[in-house]
Amino acid sequence: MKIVDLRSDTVTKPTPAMWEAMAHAELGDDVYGEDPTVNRLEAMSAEYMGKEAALFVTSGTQGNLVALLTHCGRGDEVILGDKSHTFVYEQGGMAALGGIVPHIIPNRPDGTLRLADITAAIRPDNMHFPRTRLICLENTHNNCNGTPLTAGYTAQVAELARAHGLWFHIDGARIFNAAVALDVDVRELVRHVDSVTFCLSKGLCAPVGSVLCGPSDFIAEARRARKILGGGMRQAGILAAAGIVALEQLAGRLAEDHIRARRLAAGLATIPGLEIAPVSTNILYFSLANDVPLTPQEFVARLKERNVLVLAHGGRSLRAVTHYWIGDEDIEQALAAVRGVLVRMKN
Ligand code: TLP
Repeated sequence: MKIVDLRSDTVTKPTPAMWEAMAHAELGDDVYGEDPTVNRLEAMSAEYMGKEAALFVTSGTQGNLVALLTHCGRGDEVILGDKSHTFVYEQGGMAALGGIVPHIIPNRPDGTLRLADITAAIRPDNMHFPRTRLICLENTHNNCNGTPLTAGYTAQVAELARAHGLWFHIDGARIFNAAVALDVDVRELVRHVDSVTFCLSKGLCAPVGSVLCGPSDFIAEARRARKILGGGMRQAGILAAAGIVALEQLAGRLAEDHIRARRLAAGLATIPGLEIAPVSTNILYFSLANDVPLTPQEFVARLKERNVLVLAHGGRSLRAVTHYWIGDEDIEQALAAVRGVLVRMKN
């Protein structure tokens, strides 16, 4: 029986077209700027995002850190959400490696930050305070049910940033999922931001890599920041080749993953003992009702015995993420497994 891996869209292995492209990629030393495949991926990425330039980085974490190190100096402050990936899951890299201070404000359930909260968090010019330099948003918002942030909301935050002379970065690890869910060109979602990181290695199936996009002078500085972090990758075209296929062939199919996530949610909603969060992209959170006599870890272990993998997410919450390698029959297998575990509990 196939293992249905719903832990994350990061588990996606390359498509056959990616293997083919990697096998035949034209290569050079990217630290010298001589890898034609990396150069092509960067040019394409900048074009997709409507930005001047782009930088291929090893991961979403590195892309966000490079962006923060480039926008901010030591002692500068960044305003970001308390549930953001950058704050919660990136080891505080901005502080650990950059001396940058995170100023967190609450994410609302839809992943947005209240404009009034952002405004209140901006420091006045006073030598007692750090200097506010940057606002960060995340789109889609992983911890907030994978919700997409609209172009209209993003434009409002951009206006606020501009009015206060701040930079504006988006962690767009899943920005293509947002574009598909909102039915807009991805450029609309980042039109007014200074920089955006998006990931090739999640729903887009590439084995490794993310891309940071922004103005040419910013990307030139970001290239230095990537190097000091050990991210100068030499013949990285072998990875960029898969990234090019990701953009050309995978970005347009994400709606399928969203449909399957909704199908999974609808199926889970019929099973007693589960509470299902709203789903708008490929990320689905659900939790075990209090009367289910299992911890989430035990539930995960029992599902694993049935060849279905999901992630325990803290509290009684669990996460399932759909992606390229999850088909309709896998959704059925997952539902049957969950039913099997929970119905057995009742008897
Ligand atoms: N997210 C991973 C885990 O780290 C939680 C996942 O399985 O969802 N921004 C966002 C919004 C992300 O969801 C992630 C990865 C990253 C950045 C970091 O990307 P990588 O893993 O490439 O460093």
